[in-house]
Amino acid sequence: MSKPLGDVVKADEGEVFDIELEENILRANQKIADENRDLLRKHGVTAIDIMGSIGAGKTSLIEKLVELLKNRYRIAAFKGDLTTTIDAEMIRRHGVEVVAINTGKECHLDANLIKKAVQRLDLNSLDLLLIENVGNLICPAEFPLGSEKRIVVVSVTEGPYMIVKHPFIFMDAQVVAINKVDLATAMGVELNKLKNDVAEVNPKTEVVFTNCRTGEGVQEVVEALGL
Ligand SMILES: Nc1nc2c(ncn2[C@@H]2O[C@H](COP(=O)(O)OP(=O)(O)O)[C@@H](O)[C@H]2O)c(=O)[nH]1
Ligand SMILES: [Mg+2]
Repeated sequence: MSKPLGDVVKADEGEVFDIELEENILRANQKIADENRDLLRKHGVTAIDIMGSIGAGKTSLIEKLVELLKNRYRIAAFKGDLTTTIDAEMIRRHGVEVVAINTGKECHLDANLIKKAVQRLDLNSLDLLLIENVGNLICPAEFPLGSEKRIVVVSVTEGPYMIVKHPFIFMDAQVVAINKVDLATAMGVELNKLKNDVAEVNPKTEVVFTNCRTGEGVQEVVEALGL
């Protein structure tokens, strides 16, 4: 039998300097996020922040959402990535305007980048703005962008503990898409267990099971987002 694990080394607040985020940075981000929200609302634009790990299915979900919604709404998308524009090109193929945002080394979008990207759009000819955040389950949680709603895409291929290990991103999400349901059996992942994990972290969040390759469940995502 292995030895018991013993006490866990825990960082005190502010102690881990390389991941500590200065309060004033977060406050400045919140202020710009509020301004973004006001500006978008004034023009009747609904922005949705789409978060999740690399490969979870964020781009695939956006592509399916665009296909479902482009006859009802005038849509644009922002695509946050470190350096590439691959996803942006993928979304653009569906005939919507896409602004690629490269964050360099940053693991999340922030409100200031959204403010800059919004200046590229004609807000008067837009109803819906889909924002694909940088693939990460940790950093984007702390940086609201000014969106009306936040959705987290989590796929079964990330294993059974993704949600319990990363609770913060789920706390501030109105919708969670549990994606790649077609692979659940192969991965040995129990879908209802993942749903319960979300409910434990945030009982108000709506959980939808999706296959963003086929489009299964995407209509329910639309309804959960109130679109
Ligand atoms: N089997 C399966 N593959 C999926 C599903 N959704 C996305 N994928 C695939 O997973 C890969 C990563 O998807 P992508 O949308 O690029 O993920 P992102 O990094 O979160 O934007 C792509 O090859 C997709 O075709 C799904 O529901 N089932
Ligand atoms: Mg992507």
